[in-house]
Amino acid sequence: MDSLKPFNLKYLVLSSDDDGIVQVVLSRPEKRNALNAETIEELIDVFSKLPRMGARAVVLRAEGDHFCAGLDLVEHHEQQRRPEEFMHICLRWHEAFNKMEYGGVPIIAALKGAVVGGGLELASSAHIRVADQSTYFALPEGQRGLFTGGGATIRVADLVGKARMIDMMLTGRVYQQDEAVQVGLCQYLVDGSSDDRAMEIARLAAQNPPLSNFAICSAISHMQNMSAMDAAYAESVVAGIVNTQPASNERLEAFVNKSGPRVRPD
Ligand code: 1HE
Repeated sequence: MDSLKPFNLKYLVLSSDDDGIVQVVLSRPEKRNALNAETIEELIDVFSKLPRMGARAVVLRAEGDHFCAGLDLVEHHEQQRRPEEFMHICLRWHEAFNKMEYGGVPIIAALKGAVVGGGLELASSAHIRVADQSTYFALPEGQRGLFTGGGATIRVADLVGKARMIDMMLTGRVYQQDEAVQVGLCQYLVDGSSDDRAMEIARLAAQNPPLSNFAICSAISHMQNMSAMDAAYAESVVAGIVNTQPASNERLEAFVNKSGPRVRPD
């Protein structure tokens, strides 16, 4: 894939390997990776470009003990923003998170510690979430006298359902461990390092043809926004392209001549 050198970043650190797995690391641990306006601009820059640079999968992880403490409350407080100013901030958050969700490259979030407020909005824009034993999820906006502004009303409500999201916001309810998996906040809960498991998942996903992953990591989200009739039509168009690609032909040939893998429960 292309070199990551041209990126000029202060709050994110990037690295890649020969397989095209990119690590995007939130690198402001002294502020618990709180999202200031500049970090959001960096996320937009990174996730606008990575899909066109040959990235095969992304692991989004964090330095320090906490994944992300959400909106930078200090910056927000100091700036005393007007309503329209904060509305524009939210639009930038949406830009960043839409680039992630709809970008066509699998993003695996490696979670730990606090995944709260805007941190949960960031995590919910990834395609797969892996939690470790320290991970906890919350939407403390209600208690702070705030409201979600980075897409939680869409993505967190999608993950956990409207009733649970309202409960989280009204009461500050915290989810963790098995319960977090059960309600859909994360798909994996590991005993060891979520970074390591996220890398394994990224490597697995990166073995799929890029065109298949593009469809999985953009078409499904787009189709959720459509009527059932339109989604079914769009699905047939996407399947028409994906299911006739040379890479699928090769894999099907292997299945037919019995050299391809079988689906087994273990
Ligand atoms: C921060 C932030 C932040 C920490 N903005 N600076 N999010 C929240 O309501 C969560 C706010 N944060 C916390 O509840 C706690 O900081 C944590 C549970 C995440 C971590 O606790 P702890 O004891 O490890 O750290 P700390 O002592 O609270 O904070 C360490 C430093 O990080 C401290 O800075 P310092 O200069 O005094 O050392 C904190 O100020 C700083 N810090 N969290 C700014 N969030 C688009 S709308 C989205 C709306 C929301 O996201 S609302 C939810 C906001």
